[in-house]
Amino acid sequence: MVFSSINSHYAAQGQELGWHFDNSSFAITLLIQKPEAGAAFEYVRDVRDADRGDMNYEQAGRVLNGDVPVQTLSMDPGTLVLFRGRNSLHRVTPTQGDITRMLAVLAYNTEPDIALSESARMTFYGRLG
Ligand SMILES: O=C(O)CCC(=O)C(=O)O
Ligand SMILES: [Fe+2]
Repeated sequence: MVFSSINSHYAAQGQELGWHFDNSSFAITLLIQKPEAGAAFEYVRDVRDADRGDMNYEQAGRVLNGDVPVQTLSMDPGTLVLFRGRNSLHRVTPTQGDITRMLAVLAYNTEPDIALSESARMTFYGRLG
């Protein structure tokens, strides 16, 4: 079984998704339920070029330290976002209020049979298959 082709995300009050790059080539997200406040999707484009092995840890570190201006995407329920997160750092800030943020994510790869690493599968799903 291949995990992570489709995921649903739930972020209750105080929960967030920290800065990361995606493993996938691109993803489509669909916001299902929008919280009262918080849960801003923030990103910095083209921080690295992973397929060329240019990981640019210096610039990634500056983003994590808050030293780089970020862009924010405003999303309403029903918003479809096509996003190439492989080289663009992104995060979702903590949900505020009692309404849980709910979102579906469809992840795509240009190569067949790509799967998350075992450690990533254990982190996200608690099992390997
Ligand atoms: O929750 C979002 O809007 C983005 C999700 C995301 O970055 C991911 O699933 O890798
Ligand atoms: Fe992501």
